[in-house]
Amino acid sequence: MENIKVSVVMGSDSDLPIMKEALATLDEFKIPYETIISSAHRSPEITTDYAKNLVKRGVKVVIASAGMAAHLAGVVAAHFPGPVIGVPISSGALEGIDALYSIVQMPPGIPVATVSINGAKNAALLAIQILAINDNKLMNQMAEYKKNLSAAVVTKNEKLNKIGIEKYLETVKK
Ligand code: RP5
Repeated sequence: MENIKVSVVMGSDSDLPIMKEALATLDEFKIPYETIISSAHRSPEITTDYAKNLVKRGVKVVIASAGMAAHLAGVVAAHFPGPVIGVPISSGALEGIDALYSIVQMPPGIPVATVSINGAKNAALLAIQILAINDNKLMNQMAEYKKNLSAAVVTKNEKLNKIGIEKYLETVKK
């Protein structure tokens, strides 16, 4: 029996270097997911069939990445009644602005929750938050995650105040 909760659909294998951050975040929270490369333009029938079958396979949330004239998230959202999160990928001459505008400007009735250009990590976190609505354990994990973010800021602030700006910058130099 399949237990896939999140589907990560990528318009091209060239999205992978960005989208691997989403996969790492889903792994961190131990979310069962699957990945598929399928394009709204180059393989429209495969994309449509895949999106139409998601509900009966138990998938709850879709993350869809695409660059340039990015219609993938919208096409998936047209066929899948659950939440779709779009990740605009920076590629081509317009470096993601085109994809951002394409994904964010959905017509009324077919929303796509759009994250920032290359915002793969936030897309995964948003998917996890959606799943957490019906999963207290996951909600607690998310609360812990945010607590750790906060603790990291406090630690950085303490360090900055202790060693001063010049030395601090040396410790963060790449
Ligand atoms: C989109 O076109 C893909 O999501 C990708 O970001 C972009 C370019 O695709 P490739 O030409 O690199 O395959 O469909």
